[in-house]
Amino acid sequence: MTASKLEQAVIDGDLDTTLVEVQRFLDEGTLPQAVMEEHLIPAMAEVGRLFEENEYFVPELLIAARAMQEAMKILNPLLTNSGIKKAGRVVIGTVKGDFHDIGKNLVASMLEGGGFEVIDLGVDVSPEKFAEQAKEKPGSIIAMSALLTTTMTQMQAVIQKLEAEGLRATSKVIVGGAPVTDEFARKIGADGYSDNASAAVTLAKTFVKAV
Ligand code: B1M
Repeated sequence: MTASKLEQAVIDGDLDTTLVEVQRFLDEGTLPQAVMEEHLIPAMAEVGRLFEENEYFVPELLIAARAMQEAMKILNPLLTNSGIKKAGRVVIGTVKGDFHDIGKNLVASMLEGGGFEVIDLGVDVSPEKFAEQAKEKPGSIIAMSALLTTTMTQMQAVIQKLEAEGLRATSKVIVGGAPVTDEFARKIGADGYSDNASAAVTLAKTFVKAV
């Protein structure tokens, strides 16, 4: 299937066209979630493929990522459901040593859109930092993202830290990110895994507690 103009603009890192196209879709009445799922996410998947095939290198990844992130700045407020009683609280972050945040940001936006209060700890988040938040905000869902096979092991370190601090019983843990699988999630003792942002919201809702 040929890429849409928006998809191609993100692949090319063409920021101006990306923003014009996002706005055009919205003006035409396309839902923000559809703009994200049908154009932006497939564009980043294609960027990943080009990188894997040595057609793209880190600079191309960065300019495509910038286009994606600027597009999300337009979509985020529209995905967020403000003024509604919060469904629950999620503490989210990309694990220690890992600086990928596009997927994590999408999950955070979708959770906010799904009515959750989201505390975003950013990238390169240590087990100590996750545990600190779990202690300060008991009952929160701890949501971790990892994009590298070398950093996904940090997810287990976070779970071990929660256990060591006596916080595991009050914190549900969900994980995701390209290299993470359901099997891995079970192995490290997470409570749930999802492979995309929408499914992460459905999953989080199964653990909802009043906050
Ligand atoms: Co990086 N990178 N990168 N990179 N990068 C990957 C991940 C890689 C697979 C590319 C490749 O070689 N094919 C590879 C990892 C290989 C591996 O570990 N097996 C890789 C590498 C090697 C690296 C560097 C080491 C490169 C280098 O410097 N030589 C370096 C590491 C830096 C570090 O973190 N320490 C690096 C750097 C970068 C950039 C900074 C240039 C940039 C990131 C910019 C940013 O995030 N701000 C970048 C990018 C853009 C990518 C690819 C191309 C795209 C990632 C992305 O944003 N995807 C990626 C290739 C790929 O994934 N195919 C790659 C789009 C995003 C929407 O998808 O994040 O998977 P994703 O999120 C999805 C789901 O996974 C899920 O929902 C999201 C939406 O549906 N999800 C969750 C994510 N988190 C979730 C949490 C949940 C639930 C679902 O619950 C809590």
